[in-house]
Amino acid sequence: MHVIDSHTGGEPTRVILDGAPDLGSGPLAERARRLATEHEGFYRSIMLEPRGQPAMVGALLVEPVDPSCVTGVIYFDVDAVLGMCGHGTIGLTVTLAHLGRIGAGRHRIETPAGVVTVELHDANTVTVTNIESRRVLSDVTLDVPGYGAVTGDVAYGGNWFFIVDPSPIPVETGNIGQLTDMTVAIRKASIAQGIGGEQGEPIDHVIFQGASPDPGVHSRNFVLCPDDNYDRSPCGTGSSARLACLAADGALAPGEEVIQHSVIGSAYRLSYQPGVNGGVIPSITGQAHIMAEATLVFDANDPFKEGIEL
Ligand code: PYC
Repeated sequence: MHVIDSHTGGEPTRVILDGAPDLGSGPLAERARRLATEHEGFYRSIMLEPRGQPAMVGALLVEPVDPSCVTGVIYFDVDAVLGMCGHGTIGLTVTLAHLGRIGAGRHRIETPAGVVTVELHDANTVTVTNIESRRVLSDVTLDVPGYGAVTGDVAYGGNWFFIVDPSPIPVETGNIGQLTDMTVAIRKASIAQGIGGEQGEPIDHVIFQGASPDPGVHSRNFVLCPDDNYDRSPCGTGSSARLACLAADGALAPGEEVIQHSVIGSAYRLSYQPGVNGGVIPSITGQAHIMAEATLVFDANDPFKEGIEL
């Protein structure tokens, strides 16, 4: 299996070029469902240690339904198949350019959440124009065991987010353990208390939105992903959900640009335009770097060929 690894603001993406199971040719959301339900062992073996690493997202290239797209892609982490992934799309675009499959300029990419547009500015810098993102609930209070009442918004940016602003814990690298514990508890509470998307979709990510000490930076976030790791990047789908909340609150005008930092200080430039369904069309600009081109070997005699399952 040939893979190319990149990172976007420190968050790894592994593009899988071959060796995947046949997922058929229907809509990408249907193929993603098939990957999640019938081939869990496949994607877990690529994401789990020793071949994978914590926080890694896989990007499986598939034939798009829409022929105007340069590729289709299905994203996953070790614990979930994702609707969309912003940092992964920046990493995928830089990887496609590295492979000579695309040049500078605008391209379309099909994901299970819909078609997104990418603009490759140089070898590393990409703007993603995401699917329409929206806030579905504001000021929802959860009763979080061990923490008490926590109030936040539910918003969609290609994945489902519970967003708490301001963060109850300072968003600093020294607090990553505490931030992780509390956001895991919030996600569990949201599921137990039936708080999620309009069709009952479960919350898969939790964001704490904190102040940034850096001049000119709008805020700094901590984003919990489905695999209980934090996003090293500012999270593209999470930033999209956050933009939908800022727009709904009248706190950011269309076209106005802000800089969003992740907990480790990596940066996205964010803005939005109004969407046709009352949400926002987010623009996310970030940088990715290629780290490795590799052939993964799954030796039949390797006791950990399926990954280390704890
Ligand atoms: O950038 O959208 C994102 C993302 C989702 C999970 C990890 N990164």
